Amino acid sequence: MSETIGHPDPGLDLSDGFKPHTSHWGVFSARLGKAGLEVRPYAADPDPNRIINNFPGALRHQARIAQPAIRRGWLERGPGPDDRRGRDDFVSVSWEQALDLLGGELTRIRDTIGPSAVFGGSYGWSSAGRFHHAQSQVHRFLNIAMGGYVRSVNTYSSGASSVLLPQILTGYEDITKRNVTWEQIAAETDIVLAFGGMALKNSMVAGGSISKHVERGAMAAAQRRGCQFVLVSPRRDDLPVEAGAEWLTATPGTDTALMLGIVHTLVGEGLHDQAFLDRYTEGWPVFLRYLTGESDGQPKSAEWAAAICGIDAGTIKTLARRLAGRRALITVSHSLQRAEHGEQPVWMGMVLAAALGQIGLPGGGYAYSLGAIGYYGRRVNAVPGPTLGQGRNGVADFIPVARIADMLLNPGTSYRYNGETRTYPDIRLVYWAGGNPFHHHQDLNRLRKAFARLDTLVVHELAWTATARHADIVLPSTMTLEREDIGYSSNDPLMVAMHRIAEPFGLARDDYEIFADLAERLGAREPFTEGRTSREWLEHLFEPTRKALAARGLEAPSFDEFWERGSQVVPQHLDDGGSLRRFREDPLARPLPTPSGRIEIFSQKIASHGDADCPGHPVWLEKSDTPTPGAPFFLVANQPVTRLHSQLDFGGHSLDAKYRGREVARMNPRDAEPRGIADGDIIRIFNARGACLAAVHVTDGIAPGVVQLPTGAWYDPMDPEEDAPLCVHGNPNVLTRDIGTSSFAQGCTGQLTSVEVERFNGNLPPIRAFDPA
Ligand SMILES: Nc1nc2c(c(=O)[nH]1)N[C@H]1C(S)=C(S)[C@@H](COP(=O)(O)OP(=O)(O)OC[C@H]3O[C@@H](n4cnc5c(=O)[nH]c(N)nc54)[C@H](O)[C@@H]3O)O[C@H]1N2
Ligand SMILES: Nc1nc2c(c(=O)[nH]1)N[C@H]1C(S)=C(S)[C@@H](COP(=O)(O)OP(=O)(O)OC[C@H]3O[C@@H](n4cnc5c(=O)[nH]c(N)nc54)[C@H](O)[C@@H]3O)O[C@H]1N2
Ligand SMILES: [Mo]
Repeated sequence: MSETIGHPDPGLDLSDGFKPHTSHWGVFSARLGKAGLEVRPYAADPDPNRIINNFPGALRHQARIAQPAIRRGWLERGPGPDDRRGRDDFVSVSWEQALDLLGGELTRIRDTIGPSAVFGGSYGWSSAGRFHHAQSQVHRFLNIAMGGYVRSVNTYSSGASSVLLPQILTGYEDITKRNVTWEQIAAETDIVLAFGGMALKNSMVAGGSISKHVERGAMAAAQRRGCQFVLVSPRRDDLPVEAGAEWLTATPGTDTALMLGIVHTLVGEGLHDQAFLDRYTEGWPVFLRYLTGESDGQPKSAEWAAAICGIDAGTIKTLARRLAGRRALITVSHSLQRAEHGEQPVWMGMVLAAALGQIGLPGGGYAYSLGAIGYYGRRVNAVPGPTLGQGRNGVADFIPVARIADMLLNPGTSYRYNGETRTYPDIRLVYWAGGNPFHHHQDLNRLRKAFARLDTLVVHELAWTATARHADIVLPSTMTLEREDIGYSSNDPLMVAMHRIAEPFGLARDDYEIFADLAERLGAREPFTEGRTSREWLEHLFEPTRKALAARGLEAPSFDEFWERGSQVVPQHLDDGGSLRRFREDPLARPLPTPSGRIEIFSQKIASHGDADCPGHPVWLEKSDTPTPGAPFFLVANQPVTRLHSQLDFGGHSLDAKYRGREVARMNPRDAEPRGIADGDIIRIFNARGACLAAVHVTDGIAPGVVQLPTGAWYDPMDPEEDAPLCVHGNPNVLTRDIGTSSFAQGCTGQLTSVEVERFNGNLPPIRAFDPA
């Protein structure tokens, strides 16, 4: 496979004492001086991300945790179930005392119950930097010092698609990272039909690091060349103005019906690519009987789809005709599958692309999740990056990640997952480092009850998140700016020497140092640290990259040279289209890794599971949580613009976008006016599960019938003593439902639920989320 060439990096501006660093939000350099912390985006980035502006205000904010703390009830009464979690106060203790108490509790669990009573999934994005990545550190620690832990599989991002796609198309990484690129779209694509859009706010972020944000430029170039963009989404900004998109507002959660209507039109008018379907796919005839209504009596016509999705039949038919016979790209965002039956739009999007005969062509076919995160649609690095070994997990048990509250509330009961019937383990201790379940999980009032059942909840955090406030033992971690690391992502050519910019806040320590001292108390310091300091680990982790560069005859700096220079550009594979292109070129010699070796429009394997909520081919399934008279709106709880999830919500860039301290929801004037709600009002959003306050922006950029409230405002209960307290800040997860996408994938369904909205006329309660505990 051919490669581009590695070379020194031209873009890092290290004048005036600025030092190199990176984040999930982009490469930057920073300086801490009399003026406080200053950040400069990477000079070679054509479209830098302003989320880095959360750093200056966050670095020394009072929301940071200064000292180890123990919940009073746990300190006085010891481990055990306790509904005071999240209601109790904290006692500040020394590191010695905290680590002795925690070491004793971990020893008790390990030696009297066993590591299968520990849940260490610790889901979360942590921070960039390959060594101090908190989730890697906690997994390594639990494996080495505890003998393992119950882990979680899959993600909140792609819970349904990552289980489904490898069984019907190809490897998940191949679909997302070695498929259609932005360069191909700029050069080749005639029409992009984007379900859920490709919002620039989302591709601004990439796990690990990102040096150049190319999406805006690529869409502008495509549009100038004549490429048409069609957006199907409740939010107009889900494509940038540069795309010049036509905006269709389908009812949320009905994309599968719309796609069926398009394919029905293609087939009815003979516009589908039968030769492609015959040569490359499996099970089209079974699906066709469903499409035409032969198997269930209901043809999935454009008229049928129109009645479900709210887009008129004429528009659906015209869209089908516009797609046929051209270089057409179908994209489906993660958000569509973060909902009940989320498997269906992902599968049906693939079927639509197959019916158009486009899969495997440059700039055409099916690009699931393109634009959702900055590392999709790019080239892949040709040399290995730094990877911290995790050791061996002695516990085989796992849960699908979003089933955590079910697991804690229902030990010993059974559930379905990927064709198996499994049993929830009995968990006594949960260990979290680098994630925020009070950000990411659904139905937070239920999550509080789940956490109340534990013996012990341990949290490492850099700030007093709601998760830290619900813990028994809270250990303050440094934030990325306070330590040295290597920044790297497998789809970005720039490796960054992340210099320390500031000293640790208060008594905060690196997760690595905390785990090393705890490992000592569990008799495992040496196997955990392998005798290395942090700096020695960085040198050790850099070595595979240096060797690979040298083996290619490229300039291969020593670690010290790399550190001094601040960055290194690594070679990348030239675009070869991945397994989908190779399959298209020769389907017999290069089959797909599916059971049939072909694109599975019908999956015998999935059909054999017998789960009615995910049958053997894509189908339209009615959702169980759609608007009712008591909750007449769809709530769309999507990703925020001014931060990554809940991270640094107390930073300036995030705070500036709030109104009267609250998160801002968006509503269409047609919905707001009859309720007496005006732009800038405070509203109460509520349903049977909970309620929150938010400010409201009334705009025609949101579809009627939809209230959109981004995730990430820190959970801020007005009266924590209540079972379902009002969140005064605007965290949508007090409203969302805690159910899986289906018995098949059990993914997160946080994107959509139904709610009622009213103007809030009471006295505005203060925001206390960012006060120290
Ligand atoms: N309703 C709804 N819910 C959703 C979603 C949705 O669309 N709708 N989206 C979901 C998705 S896609 C995701 S990925 C999840 C994200 O959920 P999370 O990944 O859990 O969210 P983050 O806010 O990124 O949490 C990371 C935490 O790590 C902490 N942290 C950062 N650096 C360090 C460090 O060095 N050490 C330690 N110990 N801690 C550190 C941060 O302070 C922060 O609290 O949310 C999901 N939740
Ligand atoms: N700035 C910023 N960027 C991020 C993140 C962040 O927290 N902040 N998080 C990152 C992470 S971890 C992930 S996984 C990705 C998530 O990527 P996504 O899940 O794709 O992102 P969302 O913003 O939740 O959703 C995208 C859009 O889908 C639309 N939508 C919602 N429901 C429906 C529906 O039923 N049908 C249709 N057609 N459209 C719908 C909404 O208008 C929403 O704006 O984003 C990443 N990028
Ligand atoms: Mo995600």
